[in-house]
Amino acid sequence: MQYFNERAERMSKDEKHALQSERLKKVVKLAFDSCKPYRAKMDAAGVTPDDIKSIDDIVKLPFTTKQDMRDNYPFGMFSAPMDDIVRIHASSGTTGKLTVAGSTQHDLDDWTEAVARGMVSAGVTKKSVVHVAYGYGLFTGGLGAHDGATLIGAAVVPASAGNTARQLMLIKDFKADTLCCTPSYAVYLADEFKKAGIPVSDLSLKQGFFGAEPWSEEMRVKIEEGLGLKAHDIYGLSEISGPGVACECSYQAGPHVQDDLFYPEIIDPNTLERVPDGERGELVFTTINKTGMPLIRYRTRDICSIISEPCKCGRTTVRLGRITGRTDDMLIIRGVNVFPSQIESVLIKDKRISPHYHITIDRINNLDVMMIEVELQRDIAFDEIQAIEAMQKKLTADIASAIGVSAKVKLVQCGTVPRSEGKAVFVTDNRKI
Ligand code: DLL
Repeated sequence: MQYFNERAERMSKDEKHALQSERLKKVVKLAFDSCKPYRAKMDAAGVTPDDIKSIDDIVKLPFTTKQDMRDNYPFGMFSAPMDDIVRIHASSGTTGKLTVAGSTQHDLDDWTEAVARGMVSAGVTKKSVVHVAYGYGLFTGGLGAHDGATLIGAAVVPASAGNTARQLMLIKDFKADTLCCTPSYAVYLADEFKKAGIPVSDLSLKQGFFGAEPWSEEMRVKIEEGLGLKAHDIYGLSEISGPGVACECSYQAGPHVQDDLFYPEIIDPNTLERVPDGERGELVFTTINKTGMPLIRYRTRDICSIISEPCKCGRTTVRLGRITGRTDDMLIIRGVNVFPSQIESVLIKDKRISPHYHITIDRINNLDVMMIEVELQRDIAFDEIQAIEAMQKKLTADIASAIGVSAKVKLVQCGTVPRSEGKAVFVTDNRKI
């Protein structure tokens, strides 16, 4: 078994406890001293850095949410001065505002090492050719996987997302042994290889790192058979760092959390109390070693469990169970996080449409397709084809620019979008994951 950082990955329980405690104390003090929103939250909760004596005291600390990020947009959650921030990433917020994350060089180094540890645990070496088909940009997938593989010394192919024909050519001709992309795109690539008449035996793929959206054991089988590789689950979120917060080793028994850097807890989303290891609930992370934008008890909204039994690989880090859903209404469409409220805020700006809409998501040919039915106001004549077409075009463009992924907009007559009696149901998700 290869380790990137055996000391960190195989720490004894006592050593880990001591390190996590020391780091938590430091990060809480940093946030309290340098970030106004944290001081205000801790003051309101009646807790000071002196109350934090060990990692077990973490439960005394208040939670942080996406709302906090939004209230302090763009840089209000940073604990470091701008001089020390060297990278800014962002993901969708619930409305027009992005959720912003800033990193110092120290944070980038930790994140990169986290990715490298995960990749090495699943077989990547300096001899590897790593094809990165995650998007490069504000999304953390591309640059995160890129930097981690570079640190290992592998040859990185920064293909980024899109242009499938070129992806097939690069993967085959450059003899990539490692593939990084979303699991749904991996299934799509497998199908496209098949359609192009390229058998798995012509490929050099050995392992892949798939994440950024939920997937299942059934998809794992499809990907492994279709691409002839071992498929590893990689988890992360931009607020915490990006991919590699947790990653599966060659035993594929749930992603190992780099818990000397990112401390996980599972809470009951209703009572906000911690639940025992093994039980499902909402995943909460504290970035115990970050300096740019430390997050304390950040509610990820992802539903999963913590596996604390030791893994056969010899690592002592805790693992995550499969992510089975979210405690909010965030959708992930082709790897892009989308909140219905973002779509709604585009729609309400157009006075010609009613406030009723319905989103339907399907997976067609392994690609997510989103359709938004939007009702016209009563006084707009449905037979003015030209006007309707222009409106449809505009809404399609506005929505794509608001959410960062394309959707089909279908204008329908007033009264045709189903009304619900209780809580409004805006989304029908037909994807079978
Ligand atoms: O998706 C970071 C990432 C990139 C992870 C590439 C893995 C690979 P965000 O765009 O901020 O960051 O979205 C984070 O995506 O809260 C989960 O809901 C979901 N997610 C990420 N990885 C997984 C996974 C990146 N392996 C949100 N399984 C998270 C299920 C995942 N859901």
